[in-house]
Amino acid sequence: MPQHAVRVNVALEGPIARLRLDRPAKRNALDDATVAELHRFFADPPDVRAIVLDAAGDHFCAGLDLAEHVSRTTRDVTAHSKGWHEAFDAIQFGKVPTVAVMRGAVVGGGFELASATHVRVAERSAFFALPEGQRGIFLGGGGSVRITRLIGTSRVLEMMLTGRRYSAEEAERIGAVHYVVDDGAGAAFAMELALKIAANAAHSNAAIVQALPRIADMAHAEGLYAERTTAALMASEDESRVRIAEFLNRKRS
Ligand code: 1HE
Repeated sequence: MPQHAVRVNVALEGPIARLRLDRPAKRNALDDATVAELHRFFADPPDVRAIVLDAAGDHFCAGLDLAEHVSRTTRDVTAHSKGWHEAFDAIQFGKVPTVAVMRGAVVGGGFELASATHVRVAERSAFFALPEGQRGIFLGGGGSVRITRLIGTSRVLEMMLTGRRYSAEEAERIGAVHYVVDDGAGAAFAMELALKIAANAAHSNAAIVQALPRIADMAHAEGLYAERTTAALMASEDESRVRIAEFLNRKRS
């Protein structure tokens, strides 16, 4: 196993874990070591209620590490892509909601990584692109599945064919991000959101991130069945009754 500097820094702040991609000299390009660190963290996160993911430097992520990729064989690429799929599934379907803060380049695999998070905050400098066609490769980090669901297959196709870049404001308009904030304001804003998320019942948050996207992929009847089953499971938690009683009694004390 080659030795390498830590690629992802972790800091715990109360109920929030702050993760930072920390390879700014390479614009936080995703090499195997970075993806492995992300996978390890999200597969077994610390006992926190929300995660904020940002990146050091002026760019969120320049996507796949092309220097590492250039020598991969066809067989290596299948295994490599599967590794990304597993790592990013661990983010999307993990127990803990994740808020991404983006600035500068959010391109290729960087956009795929962002699309696996649950709430996306873009600073005004952020731009979004899928230059795979220009590099002679294809999406490999789940973008065909996740980014198409976010902004539509037609837009992804057009971005990939023409090399189009979407600005932060445009990305909000098409549904790729939830918020646009001023440059430098992303981390504080994401912490505010993370604290709101952390104040929810953890069992509801887990269902929101794990059940909702799966139900949305189901056919009508199966989706409604899964929804009422999930609703019943949530209601069976004692904490639900406590939280509802707190609301109903809020004016009495
Ligand atoms: C990299 C990478 C990278 C930068 N892999 N090393 N992604 C791309 O096609 C995007 C390629 N990167 C860029 O377009 C630009 O670097 C940026 C717009 C992100 C930033 O530009 P800039 O002028 O600030 O930086 P730079 O001078 O281009 O790069 C700084 C260093 O980072 C330089 O290394 P140095 O040793 O010469 O200093 C670059 O080589 C290095 N660098 N990006 C490796 N991506 C699972 S499938 C996913 C498919 C994809 O993600 S395709 C998209 C790949």
